[in-house]
Amino acid sequence: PSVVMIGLGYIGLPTAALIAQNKTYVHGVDINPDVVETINQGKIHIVEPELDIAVANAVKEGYLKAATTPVEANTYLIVVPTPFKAKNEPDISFVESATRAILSLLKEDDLYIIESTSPIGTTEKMMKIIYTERPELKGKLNIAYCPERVLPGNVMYELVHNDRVIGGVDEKSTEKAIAFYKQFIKGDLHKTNARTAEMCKLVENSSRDVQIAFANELSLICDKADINVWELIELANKHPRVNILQPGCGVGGHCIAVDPYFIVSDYPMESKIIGTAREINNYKSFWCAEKVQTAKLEFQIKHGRKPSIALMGLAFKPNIDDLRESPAKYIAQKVLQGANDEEYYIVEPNITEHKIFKLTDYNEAVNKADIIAFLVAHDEFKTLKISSDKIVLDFCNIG
Ligand code: SAJ
Repeated sequence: PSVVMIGLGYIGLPTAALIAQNKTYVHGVDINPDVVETINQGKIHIVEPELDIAVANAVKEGYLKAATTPVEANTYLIVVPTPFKAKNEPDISFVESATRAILSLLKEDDLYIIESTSPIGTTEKMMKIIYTERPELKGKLNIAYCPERVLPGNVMYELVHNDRVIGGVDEKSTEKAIAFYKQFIKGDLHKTNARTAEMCKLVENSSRDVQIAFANELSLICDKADINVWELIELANKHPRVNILQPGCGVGGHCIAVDPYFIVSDYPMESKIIGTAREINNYKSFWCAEKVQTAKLEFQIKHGRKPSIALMGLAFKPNIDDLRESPAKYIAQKVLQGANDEEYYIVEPNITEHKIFKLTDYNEAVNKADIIAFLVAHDEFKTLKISSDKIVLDFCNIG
């Protein structure tokens, strides 16, 4: 094969399929044998529009094959997770073990690219490991960092059309990496060095996190000041140079709620706004849970009985089935702690069942509940007719 792709998850598999579509042989590697088997059957283990067809075709035509171990190739792509250790410190051990797994296969002029979101300096660290173990190759490999920036749900389109930032450890590496991506990417390819490319990925998501934190802070102020925050933001955004994002019940997902910590943990003294934004966005979820509890107590005092409560939405953002790092799920877990199950109707129209929560149909939930808390702005919720005697907690501008 020409390409070895290590990590066949949310980014690795779509990227492998895309490269294979261009009639380049890809050997995909994943530590999970079930994932490997699924892919070799031409099937997929994740939910992403159009990915199923791309993988099925690539496997059928023989351009994509999966295994649990790598083989020799010309290009090696590292697309493994970079999770968290305690104290919000990034864990690059998967990147390191993926690198060690291909060490003995590397030869002169090969291209080694990290795509995993990584702390600044990771590419240089991996280069040191490679050249310490394979000193005869020193300076003869092409080593680069190239982050992905696709939006889950639109991956197959964005993979091809988004611009990419490509940073090599030297000029030659950058050029080689650009030539590689040019084969299958239509977006512009921007040259830089590895450290800037690493930082760029972290900054993109931190920037969005900071902007959402500003909107969430406004929502806290407006709640006290008795001002409708959504109307306020809409009006402020009429200014030609103001563009405030939307407040919600917190920030979730695998990237925006995580990547800013990669900067904060390495540069704690300098990253004040980035760190505070994380705190505000986390606090917003806690605040929403407290609002539900307060509404419950007030109802109980007024009516002399416990209310039933509908929690509308569990996903980390509207119209998806992804519950990873979801603030809505956190809120549901928090308010359900110690509560009687019958008091709550949990609603998530994008999934059919959940191992912790008993799910209820959204129409039934809004008809039966005394208090309705909107946690995620799913399209289904926007047209619901809600009788005026219900108490509505609208955390996401359902209207
Ligand atoms: N959110 C708000 N208010 C807003 C916008 C979003 O509260 O105005 C919340 C969402 O509800 C969600 C969270 O933010 O909980 C994140 O959602 P998102 O749609 O902003 O982003 P993700 O996590 O789906 O994807 C992001 C994208 N990054 C940017 O837009 C800068 C995507 O391009 C990246 O590739 C992806 O992270 C990633 O993998 O890093």
